Amino acid sequence: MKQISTQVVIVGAGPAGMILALLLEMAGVDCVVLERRARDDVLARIRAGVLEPSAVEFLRESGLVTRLDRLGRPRNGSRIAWQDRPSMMIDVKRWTGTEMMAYGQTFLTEDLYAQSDVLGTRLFEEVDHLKIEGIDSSRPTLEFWTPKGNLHITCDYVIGCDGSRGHCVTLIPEAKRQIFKRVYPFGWLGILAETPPVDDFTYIYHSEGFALATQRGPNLSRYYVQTPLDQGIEAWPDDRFWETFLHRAPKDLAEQVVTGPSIEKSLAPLRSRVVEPMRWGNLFLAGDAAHLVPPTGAKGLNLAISDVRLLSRALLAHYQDGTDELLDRYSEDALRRVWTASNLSWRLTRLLHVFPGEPAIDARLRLCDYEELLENEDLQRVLARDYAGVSST
Ligand code: RFL
Ligand code: PHB
Repeated sequence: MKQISTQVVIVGAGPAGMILALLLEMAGVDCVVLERRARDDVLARIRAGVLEPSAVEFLRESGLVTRLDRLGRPRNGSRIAWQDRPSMMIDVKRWTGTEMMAYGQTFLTEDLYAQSDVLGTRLFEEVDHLKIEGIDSSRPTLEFWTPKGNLHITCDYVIGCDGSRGHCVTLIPEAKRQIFKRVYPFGWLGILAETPPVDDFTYIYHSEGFALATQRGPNLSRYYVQTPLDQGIEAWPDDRFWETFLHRAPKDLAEQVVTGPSIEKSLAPLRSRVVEPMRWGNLFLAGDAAHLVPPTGAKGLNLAISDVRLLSRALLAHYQDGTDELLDRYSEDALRRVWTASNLSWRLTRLLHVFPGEPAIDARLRLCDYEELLENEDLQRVLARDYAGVSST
């Protein structure tokens, strides 16, 4: 079995793992990345679409994402449309002076893989039978299988960026970790279509369920509808999808929508999850491996980016300055943002979705919340600030 020694091993080559690996490598920290899937599978995932101002600034400064300003489209905010009521803007520009950016996660991942090819990142793909030991010792070890042979690695730190179904979280002893969870009784069915998108990102509330119109490019639209969990993708041929979306959309939006055959379709159940702590011994968790939020607030990718931003600074302080203060504070610092974002995602999910079997009073209470939001500029400011991930301090 081949033996390798390195400083940092990153498990998972999604956005969290790849951004961290590139930042460390550019600063001269030696690292190895392990990914369970083949590159084409990782690059084919259609997921997030919106970046917060701080994520945009960080990615721009890092120089990792070469096409951000060419392919990304700045956005002042997003619209909420409500059945039989006026719409409102979550006006990020007005209330925070900053802008969001529409930039598909697929573009971001492509940029990161291209950059890793340039830097010659040691990325092992299609790894399997991963065994991690000694996480509470000073030299953890990893053993795994790859199509090119088995490997044994010794390192200083293991970073779990292995997503919501990852293995790394299980290395924290059960008695030492707490997992906070909520499973929502519905999912989002998303489609991608090669049609011109509508002008505004629009979150739609309708008595038959939520819907969302977003975009990926000048001729690439992304739409979602809230769906019951007992129906798979096969229950949603394109005709049914469009009929459902157009029925939920307000008239002015429905008139703008250009329908067309889907080129991708996926179903995502909605869940919230936070793991505490995000560090155990020499293991650090980042991104979906440590927390999941329902996509309503567009926070998942943004949280993954803010985790690795903190973690890269902390690891560089360790390797370059010999100080561990930031590593010791990582879990606490990251969790502060995670809980704020989880709260926003929960508030928006509760406001905009119909919960199956809910008592009639719930729809009235939701409407009450929406009408208050329409009338109260203080509430609009708070929502815009939380949606943009801009802290009040
Ligand atoms: P990822 O992207 O899941 O990557 C984890 C990687 O780890 C690999 N892996 C392993 N590798 C080696 N060994 C193992 N044992 C492994 N186990 C797993 C996996 O193959 C994978 O490649 O997690 P990461 O990097 O933390 O990134 C998180 C984001 O992908 C996620 O939070 C966002 O996509 C969430 N999200 C959104 N976030 C936003 O900020 N803005 C949005 O607009 C937004 N929209 C969305 C979303 C997520 C959605 N779904 C699918 C729930 C819209 C949707 C519909
Ligand atoms: C997306 O573009 O896929 C998207 C945008 C906003 C969300 C969720 C998903 O809240």
